[in-house]
Amino acid sequence: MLSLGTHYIAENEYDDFVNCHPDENILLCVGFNSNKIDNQPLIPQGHKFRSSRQATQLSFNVELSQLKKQNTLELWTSPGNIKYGVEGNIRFSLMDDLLMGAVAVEINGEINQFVNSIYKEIIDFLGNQKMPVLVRMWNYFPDINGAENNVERYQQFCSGRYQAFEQKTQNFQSELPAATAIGTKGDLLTIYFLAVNDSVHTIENQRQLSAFKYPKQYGNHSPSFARASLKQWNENSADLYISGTASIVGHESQHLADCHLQLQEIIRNIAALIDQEVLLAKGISKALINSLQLNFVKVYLKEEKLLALAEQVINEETDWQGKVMFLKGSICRQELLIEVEGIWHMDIGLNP
Ligand code: 3EB
Repeated sequence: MLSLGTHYIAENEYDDFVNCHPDENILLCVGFNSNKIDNQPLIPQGHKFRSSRQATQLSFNVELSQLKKQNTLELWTSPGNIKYGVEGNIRFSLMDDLLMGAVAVEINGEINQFVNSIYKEIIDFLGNQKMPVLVRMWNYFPDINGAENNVERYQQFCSGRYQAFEQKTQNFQSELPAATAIGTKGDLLTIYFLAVNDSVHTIENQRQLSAFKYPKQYGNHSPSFARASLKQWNENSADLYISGTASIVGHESQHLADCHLQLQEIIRNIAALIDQEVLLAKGISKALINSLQLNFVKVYLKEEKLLALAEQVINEETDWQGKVMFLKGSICRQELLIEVEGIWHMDIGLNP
């Protein structure tokens, strides 16, 4: 299986990137409130496939601002041939062994029902495309902590998602994707995802109760995600996708109102996922594990004023420097101020 690359580049380096990587095709380009990207499909509706080396066949904006104004774009690339398409609400790029898709739509009607119908559409679509295994999903929508019919919108989102998985897939809780769910100040439900045609490992966190086992106090239907997913592409490469990780131990939020302590708890939670023993237990070779390195992390902050503190803690207590994007977004539990997700890469290719 061909490997998948994730690259974080400045907007104005886009042309250079494309020129310098003649063997890489771009599956997906994600902007964060970038004015270089519009959300219109570049492929006319109804026009099924177009094969192309062109770079921006599938691009969209997440409705979150970058706090450091670095104008970073997220590019997903692979050396294989890519077909681009649109089906219903889903825009996608397809290769032999994997698919990336994106939905960016206005929320219509009750959020619970709406999320449910979009998730069912995604699951059916992936089945039809023979790419039924979800590896990683990102979910963004407005007013995540607001209430609708006296129930928090995040909890309604969780119900819609849960019931879609429950209706469409067997034993769904044992094969959930890694995920992120963050509140925006935008208008859209934006979901993007990576899916494959064969297996993926899911990883839970020893320090945390699995989200799909959260007690009912957090909502009628538990959040449907794994703490991380691990995709081994071939003998020489693998990626570890860490879900949005918050200051939660067991199932309880820790260090209310203290961003510094929350971030330190998050760093411990992430350390428990990128642990060598955890990866060995999933059958990853020692050689591959030894090559583990951070690709990039995204830090979601509830308030802009937390940026300086978050940056300082990261500089002093992690080796993430230079590989971080700071975004302003709401965490799905109101009391939490910060959440971190990331991608760690393993590669023992012959051309280091
Ligand atoms: C948590 O651990 C924090 O609902 O998809 C993190 C990542 C969180 C993903 C989701 C929620 C989700 O419960 C919140």
